[in-house]
Amino acid sequence: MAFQECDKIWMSGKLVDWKDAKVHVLSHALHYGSAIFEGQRCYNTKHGPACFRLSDHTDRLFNSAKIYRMKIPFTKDEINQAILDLIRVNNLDSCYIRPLVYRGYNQLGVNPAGCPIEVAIAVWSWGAYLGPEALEQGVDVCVSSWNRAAPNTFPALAKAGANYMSSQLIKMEAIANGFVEGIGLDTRGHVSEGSGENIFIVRNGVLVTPSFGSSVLSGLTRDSVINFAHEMGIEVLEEDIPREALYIADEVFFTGSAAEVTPIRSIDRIPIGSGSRGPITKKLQDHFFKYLAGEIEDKYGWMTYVKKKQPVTA
Ligand code: PPE
Repeated sequence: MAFQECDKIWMSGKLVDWKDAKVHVLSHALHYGSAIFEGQRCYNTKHGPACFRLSDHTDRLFNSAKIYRMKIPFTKDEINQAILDLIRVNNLDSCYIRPLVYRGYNQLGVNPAGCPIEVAIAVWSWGAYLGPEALEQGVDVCVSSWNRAAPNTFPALAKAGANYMSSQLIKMEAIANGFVEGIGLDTRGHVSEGSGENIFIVRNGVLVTPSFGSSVLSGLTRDSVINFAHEMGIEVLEEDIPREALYIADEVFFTGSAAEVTPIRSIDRIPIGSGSRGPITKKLQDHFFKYLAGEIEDKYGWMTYVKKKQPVTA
């Protein structure tokens, strides 16, 4: 899907026109994958546009930077304010938000020392990630022949550009074989996550998701769903999931800022449960979307409203 371009992109403190937001071809990140990023959404709630878990995404961005020894030349507060300002400047009610931190132009060679740390933020309208009918109908996915990276190779808790070379292998193989998405196993053979989503299974009323030891990203949608499940009295386990547990689960779904809560209706052509969105998935999905619409109390302080200039609390 081509971009729905908007007016401005934020680049290291300056607003530049969308078409002028360029980098040099000899930038370090382009050659060695030395970039980290975030992906989050702003929702048009009944109280006006609001970013979901803004400060948590910025915290994760700084954690990714820490793992890769990148010193971001802005404070968390400056990044948060830049995001809110950018949404205002582009006059958007709802959008996807992509903060990016990358090693820029100075010299090449694996050693990144000397290359500046650059920051850019873009926003654009982005619809349902896995297709327009995915949220209601569920998606058909496969288990990938590609594993997720081993824990002592590419750290999965860092949301780094380079990790997405692995994600692209998983995604392209899935699409080539007629699926919407692929599920990666970790190098021990346990379920890890989708190319751009965390995964949950429901078995006998219990929600199970792989723990951080299974090469997963610490997804904020994953964390939100775990909180909502606890509120509903649903037991949640974070543990190793063998591949076959996917096929015999009552329900399986993906979570992610882009994918939101997307039901999975089949895996490797095997129908999951009834072969359509399951009741617990629907209950969590309904709660999630009500929260994002501002229809229920923001009890966790996860919504940061865009319109008014306001301090962002951690
Ligand atoms: N795992 C991976 C590998 C991943 O990329 C994402 C987000 C998640 C889990 C879920 O994390 P969270 O968004 O915090 O709930 N993937 C982002 C990028 C998708 C893309 O195609 O780009 C996203 O959802 O924004």
